[in-house]
Amino acid sequence: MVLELQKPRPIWQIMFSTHHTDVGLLYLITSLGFLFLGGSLALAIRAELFLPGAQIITDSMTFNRIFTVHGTTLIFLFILPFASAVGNYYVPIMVRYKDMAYPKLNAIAFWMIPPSGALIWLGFADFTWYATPPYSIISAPGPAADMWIFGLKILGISSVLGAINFVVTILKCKHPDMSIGQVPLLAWSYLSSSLIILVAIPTFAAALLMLLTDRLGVSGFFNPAMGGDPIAYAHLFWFTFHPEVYVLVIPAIGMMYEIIPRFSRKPIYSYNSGIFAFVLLSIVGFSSWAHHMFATGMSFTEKTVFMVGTLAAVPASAMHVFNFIATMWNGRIKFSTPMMWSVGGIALFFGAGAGGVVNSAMPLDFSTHDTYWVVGHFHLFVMGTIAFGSIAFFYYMFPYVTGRMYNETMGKIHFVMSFIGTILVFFTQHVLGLYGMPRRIFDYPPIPEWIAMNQIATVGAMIIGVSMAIFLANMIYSSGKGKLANTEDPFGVGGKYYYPFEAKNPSH
Ligand code: HEM
Ligand SMILES: [Cu+2]
Repeated sequence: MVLELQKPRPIWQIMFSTHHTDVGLLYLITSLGFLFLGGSLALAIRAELFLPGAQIITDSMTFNRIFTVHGTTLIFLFILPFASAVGNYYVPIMVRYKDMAYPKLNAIAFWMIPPSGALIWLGFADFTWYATPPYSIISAPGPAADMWIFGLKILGISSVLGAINFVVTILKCKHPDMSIGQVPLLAWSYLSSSLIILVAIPTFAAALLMLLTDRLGVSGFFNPAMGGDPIAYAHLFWFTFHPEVYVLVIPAIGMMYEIIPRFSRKPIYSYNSGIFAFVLLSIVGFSSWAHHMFATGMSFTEKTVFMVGTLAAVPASAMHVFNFIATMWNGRIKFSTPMMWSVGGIALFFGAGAGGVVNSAMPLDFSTHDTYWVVGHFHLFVMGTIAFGSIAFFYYMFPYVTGRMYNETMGKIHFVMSFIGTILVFFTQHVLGLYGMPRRIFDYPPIPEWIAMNQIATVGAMIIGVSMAIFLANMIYSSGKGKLANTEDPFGVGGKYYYPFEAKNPSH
């Protein structure tokens, strides 16, 4: 691993570099910046919902803007760029190549992110991250909505460029001594998620373009007043964004495949089933998009097909979880901070998965659709699994990237507080949904159960907020003044770094 922060370098040398670790560093810093920005908006939302009535955010439009930008930021400007950061650092190393296949393209893909982030934040659009028509055509005020659309278009192009780069790097640039069946699972996770991107994103790119021309009044694809069909947008949207959740989660699972064997001091239980499950997930990810649309009046047969298609993802996800548990079984586990975050993420993956099975059972979905149940479910997944896996990996990378060690106690406090907070916020939101509280509301009637549960959720969010402040302090302090890390074995787990291909190819 290259230690680019070991000796101080002027900032522009990193900014104008196309080396994969420098681009990785840029991705890393940008994504963490957006984590804190998007997270602050979450705290604002939760603070407002602490009590019925309007306290902090005084009008509903501002509230809509805040949660639209919150969701857009955390998904597109935190999770995705974070995955690219890790991929940039590790994929070339894992396939034993000197850089990404197209280093300049790689830097260009990164540099599309700051301007899109600026468009999204300066616009502060209000039409939720779904940008659902007809509202997004008829009433979403411009230029905010148009800025959001442009921002997302650029991000889409950036993702596609990044995905092409990963696919070519892995398939074409890997060391000839290594077969594709020996490439570490983290690199496999980038191969599968990049292939999903290449299939899924063009659909949404088309939908956005249609939305834009509809907004300009020159077409009426989704505008009922012009004979268009808003449901068609929902299909195009979910055809991209259901698979996209796998784009978000697959790299996080890949990161856990690095951490769990390392800290269990055992090789991965089943390397091949990991590959198989990645490939399976990427395929079945496309068989389930309409589970977001059970309430839009599909026929019973269509609903059944999508219910079964959704349930097909369960065995694939379960294979990963089984693999993790089997790897830890009888291992000499060392619970350093990265391992705690990974294990916590797996535990919450269980919770999110169980809720997902309920969502996919279409009769049940009719009572939970568009309630806080859904908010609780997807957050358990994005926060509990994906963000936990990402943060785990961040701690894991820290000594390699900075040459210094983070403060272990602060890392553990960060984990424990975030874990408790996540459970308080998102399990409670499931219950709130069962009590019938609709999502995306800025005010609610003073029903005692709703108030109590909203207060628990808000307290949980504040606990996460404080833990993130501890995280920030730890990062800033330790990257400058932390004790020097032993980069051979920073976590003291001993042994050699385990790459699957090495087992069969000991001379390399
Ligand atoms: C402490 C952590 C978080 C809290 C307290 C939080 C809170 C919220 C709240 C209250 C909403 C509005 C829900 C509604 O009324 O429909 C929301 C929406 C959303 N959040 Fe979070 N969130 C957190 C973390 C995350 C993370 C890590 C992600 C993604 C990686 C994320 C993605 C989203 C998305 C996509 C939406 C939907 C926005 C929309 O409908 O336009 N959140 N969040
Ligand atoms: Cu879905």
